[in-house]
Amino acid sequence: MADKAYDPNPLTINQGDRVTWTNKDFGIHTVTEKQELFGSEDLRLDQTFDQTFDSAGTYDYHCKLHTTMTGKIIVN
Ligand SMILES: [Cu+2]
Repeated sequence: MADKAYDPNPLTINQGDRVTWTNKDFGIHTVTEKQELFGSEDLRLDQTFDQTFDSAGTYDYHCKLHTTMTGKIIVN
């Protein structure tokens, strides 16, 4: 996360892959799946969050603190 955005976005991965998000902003962000299938705590500068994707599908997520900050993971 940087400049109140997720990058790369969308991100396409394969089943079983693990994604690590790192907050590169001074502000706090979260990684919160739309249906709360997974979610991070508040992440400060340089803090990270890991999630392994064992099921194929599309996962929409957002930051709880910035409503314009959305992302998508596509798992093949
Ligand atoms: Cu945020």
